[in-house]
Amino acid sequence: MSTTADAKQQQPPRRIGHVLEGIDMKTLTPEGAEKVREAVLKYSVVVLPKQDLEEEDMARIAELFGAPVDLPSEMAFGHQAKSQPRVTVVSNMRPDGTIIPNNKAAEYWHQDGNFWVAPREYVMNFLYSVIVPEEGGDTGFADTVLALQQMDPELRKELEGLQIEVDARKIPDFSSLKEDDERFPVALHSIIFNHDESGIESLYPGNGNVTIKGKTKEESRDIIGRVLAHLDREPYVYYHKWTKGDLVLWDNKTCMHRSMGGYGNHPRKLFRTQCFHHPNLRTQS
Ligand SMILES: O=C(O)CCC(=O)C(=O)O
Ligand SMILES: [Fe+2]
Repeated sequence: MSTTADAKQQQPPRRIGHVLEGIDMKTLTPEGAEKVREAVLKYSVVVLPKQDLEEEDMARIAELFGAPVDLPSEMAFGHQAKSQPRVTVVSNMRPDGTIIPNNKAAEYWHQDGNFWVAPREYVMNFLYSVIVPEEGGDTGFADTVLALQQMDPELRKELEGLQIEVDARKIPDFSSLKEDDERFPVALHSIIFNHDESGIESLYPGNGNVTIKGKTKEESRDIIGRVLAHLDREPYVYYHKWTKGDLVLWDNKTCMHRSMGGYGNHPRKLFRTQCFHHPNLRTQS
């Protein structure tokens, strides 16, 4: 008779959420960054604990991995660090320190940057914990690589050749973008693709905010809903419980993420930077 323990042992080990100890990101060299990049390509989500970073460090680290992303403030929760507008402050605290009551942001599976036209959707994120709430506030990650490998072949067949159409103006967290804003044309991305750097096959499914080219809104919802239902379970998900000083790096092309919420009105604050990390877009420094 097989037991739950046997079943657990038979599951492949979780791929995402790899911990790299003993690396000081404040003094990281370009050579050190190459090692970390390799880990991000391999594990999609990498945790670097015990960092001591300021806003300036966050901006510099992003530059070591690619071309830094400058987001308009409408796409940065309206809260960018004063000294470094490239640093988005992900927080339920206003710049004056007061709490935004019952704040909810990013509490749904998504990939940052899917509104950029290819290959700019190759966005790497750097998220650093400054204030950890007394309860809740985890960040969830879902492994789009392993989930594709273990997908029902029928569903996979249905997804072959399909592309998502992403319109930044339809993303609720960017609701202050104007309808006639021309900076963000609709972006098209294949749902099943091979990563341009690692060659790894992965899923890029979007969510309820996007449509599938050639399908109605309802058909898109149905297909994407089934992909997300497959993804949102063991062994594909990893919930990161933050400790102050954690820096988490991830490749938005090979995982999804979301805020798990649940922090009520307890202060929560993270710094976020991003870079375009497609090989064609990296700055030569
Ligand atoms: O607040 C979180 O846990 C995640 C926020 C998020 O989606 C992001 O920083 O891109
Ligand atoms: Fe996000």
